[in-house]
Amino acid sequence: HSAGYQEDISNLEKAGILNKTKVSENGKKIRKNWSNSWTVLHGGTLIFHKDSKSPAGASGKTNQIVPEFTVELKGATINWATKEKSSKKNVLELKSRAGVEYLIQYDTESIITDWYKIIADTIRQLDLR
Ligand code: I3S
Repeated sequence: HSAGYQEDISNLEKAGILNKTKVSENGKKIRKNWSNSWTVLHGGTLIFHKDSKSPAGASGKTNQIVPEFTVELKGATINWATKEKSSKKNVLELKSRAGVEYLIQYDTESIITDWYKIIADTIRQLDLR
């Protein structure tokens, strides 16, 4: 079937607060460091902004606009994480084509499910290009 406007990448946009941590890079496991992020999906790119409480220099709200991790969703995979990956509930596992793995989590199931759907839709849409 033809790709209607609903599948256009420009409609696949979302923003909100999520918990996230990087877990591996270049096949190397990294110690988890869970923190809250203002998270923005735009144009096939997912950006996790720095936690306003992180000791990154900038104070308070200013820090919320500084990107911490930028993930190109082209070629990425998204899945619900297995219980072995985290003791938290509602955890997603995002792997970038560049080989970086993140866990993304939020206690409210409907919120994390919406993120799962839109990230999966975006990856599918980018694969069609
Ligand atoms: O996979 P792990 O090592 O059980 O992850 C936990 C640790 O990162 C822990 O910090 P320490 O490295 O200081 O022990 C975190 O506080 C936990 O949140 C991590 O586990 P969960 O199950 O929450 O992802």
